[in-house]
Amino acid sequence: MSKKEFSRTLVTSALPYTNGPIHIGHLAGAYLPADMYVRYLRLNQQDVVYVCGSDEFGVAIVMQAMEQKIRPQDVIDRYHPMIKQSFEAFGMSFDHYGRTSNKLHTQTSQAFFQCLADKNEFVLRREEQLFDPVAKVFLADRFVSGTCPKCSYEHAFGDQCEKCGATLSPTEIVNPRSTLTDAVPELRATTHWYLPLGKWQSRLEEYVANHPEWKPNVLGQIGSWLSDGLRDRAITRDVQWGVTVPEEAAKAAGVDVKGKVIYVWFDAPIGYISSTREWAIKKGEPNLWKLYWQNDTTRLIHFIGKDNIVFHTLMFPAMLMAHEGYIIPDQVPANEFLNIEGSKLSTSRGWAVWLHEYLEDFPPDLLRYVLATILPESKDSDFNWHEFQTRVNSELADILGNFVNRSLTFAEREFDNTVPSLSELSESDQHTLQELKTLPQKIGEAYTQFRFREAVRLTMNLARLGNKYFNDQVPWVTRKSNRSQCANTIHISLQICAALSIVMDPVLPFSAHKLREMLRLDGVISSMPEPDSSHSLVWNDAGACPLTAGHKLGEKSILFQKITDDQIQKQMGKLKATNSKLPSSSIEIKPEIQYDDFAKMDLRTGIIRTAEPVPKSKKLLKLQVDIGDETRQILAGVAEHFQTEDIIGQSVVIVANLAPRKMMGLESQGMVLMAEDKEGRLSLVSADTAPGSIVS
Ligand code: B3M
Ligand code: ZN
Repeated sequence: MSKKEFSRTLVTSALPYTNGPIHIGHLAGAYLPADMYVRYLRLNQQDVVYVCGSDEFGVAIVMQAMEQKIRPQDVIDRYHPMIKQSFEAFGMSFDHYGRTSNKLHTQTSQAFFQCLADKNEFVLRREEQLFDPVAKVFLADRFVSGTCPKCSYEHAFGDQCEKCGATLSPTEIVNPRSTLTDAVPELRATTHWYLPLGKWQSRLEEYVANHPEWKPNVLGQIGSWLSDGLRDRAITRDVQWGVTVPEEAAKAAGVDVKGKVIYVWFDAPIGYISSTREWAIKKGEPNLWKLYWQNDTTRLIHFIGKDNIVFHTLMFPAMLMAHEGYIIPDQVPANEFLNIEGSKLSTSRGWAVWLHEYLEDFPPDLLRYVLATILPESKDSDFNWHEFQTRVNSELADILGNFVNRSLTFAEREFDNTVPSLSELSESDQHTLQELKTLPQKIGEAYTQFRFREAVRLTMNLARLGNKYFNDQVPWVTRKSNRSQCANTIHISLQICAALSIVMDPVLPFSAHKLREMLRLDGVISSMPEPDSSHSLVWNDAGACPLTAGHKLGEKSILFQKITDDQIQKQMGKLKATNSKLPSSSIEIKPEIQYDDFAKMDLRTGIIRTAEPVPKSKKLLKLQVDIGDETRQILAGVAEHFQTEDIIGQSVVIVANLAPRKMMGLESQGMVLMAEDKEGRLSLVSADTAPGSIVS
């Protein structure tokens, strides 16, 4: 918790790169929790502004354009509307969704940069970099490919070797080529602006020390960056796509501004500011953004995924400190990653659930709910379609939907579709009303503390409470034997429904709205932007029985449809269809196994570092296989197939959790996977990734 009293909150979600559609991993990381939080605040009548937008610069977009042989502008113009539309359909309640290709963003970023330049906050460095003489451009990062200086892999990129995992810079590449034109690059001197982060180290340390309440996963990452010592970071690039370095700064530095852009991680967080400015203009109060960025009674909160932590907790705060006049982030509730069906989400392998595809088959609330129950809040978590089905059917439909349906059906049949009045309360009535009173506050506390899974569990507990109460009261018996008791039961059940229609709103906004219509419960404040302040029912009224006796109810309908096995099969099929690139084989397939059988195997990628014959054995080779964190000695029966020198340096896949066994007096700690063709020839199964990658 923050020690400070704040008057308003500015919430941001990471700006998604506009190089592809949005998938459930994005949603679970930075968007759904932020949206739930913001809706909770709005239901509490708090002053909150929620901004986001498309991140449209950077090498990722340029590479995408190259692959598709179109211009970067075409890439962003294709994906920006698609992403915006998916977010809307899922109810992401942004006050504003901008895009960094907007003019105001260019102006805002350039002004920010210029301010830092004027204050001498940058360091200029002249250095030799690779230049493509054909395309006449400098080659940053992935625009260079060639031989890795560490492992001799021939297709390493300028920023990283994907075979041995080494972090590289373009000038280290042996026999470099331009990925743009295949030309052999030349070395040319160029000048870049650096942000000397080291200068901010102690201020940042103090800042972080003031936030012991940050999540352990966030503090852990920051800790290791800080203990390594912060280094200068280049914040310009010689690329054609980005916010150009402001002329004035370039002139003062004696640098030709042509093709010199601001590094995407410098301009993207400024995108939060420009998005807020656009919002203020939209509202007709162009200066209002300043209240949210330049007044220390505003609380700034960034929702992000774990790969963005360093930028939001160290680099952006340093930029804001250097600029002066801005507030700095007070909370950065970063989430870990979401896996799918036990495997790492991978867009290139098609192992993802895309939001626009999901929406073809199901309503948004179901996924919002299920994801909220499994958010990767403190560690990576797993989404699987069977659990999706179970949670929808046995929680949303059987608990929440069923409770609402029974209560409304009873009111309709027995009490003329009105809220019956209360008379003498039984102990059980009193106890239930007491529970009803306390739950909204407990749920609220969980939201306040960014514990979204818990908030959703407690929300469902309210429906559980209702169901249990309804069952225990047996209104189907008391309707004849004790009318006033039956009336009490239905009255209180309907009040629980009313409470649910408020407290479920952050996670299930569409269904909450529908439920309020069924109850004809007007006057609840909206959780969408610009809520109408004349609506007087707010979060804290949820437990205070907002329905009056005699109130006429609306028309009931089914809140949640159950999901059939066929529907789930179809989703599994979609996942597999995009994931299977396996050729068909004429050799008979072994008997079917269950996923669990397969999941027991731990397969890892590795690199064979040494290979030597095993004395007295014709078949065995003794291999030392580097699997990232350790090196395994593996005995492989391949001596008749390979020369030792042919396989040293090769990448392989190994079974890493095979029980060790002894052969020829030597221990073998795993097994190397091989493919055998019909002629009995063996080849190594390999994957061009860093050693230690998980194969699944
Ligand atoms: N676009 C990275 C990402 O989408 C980056 C976030 C920017 S937040 C200022 O993961
Ligand atoms: Zn390498």
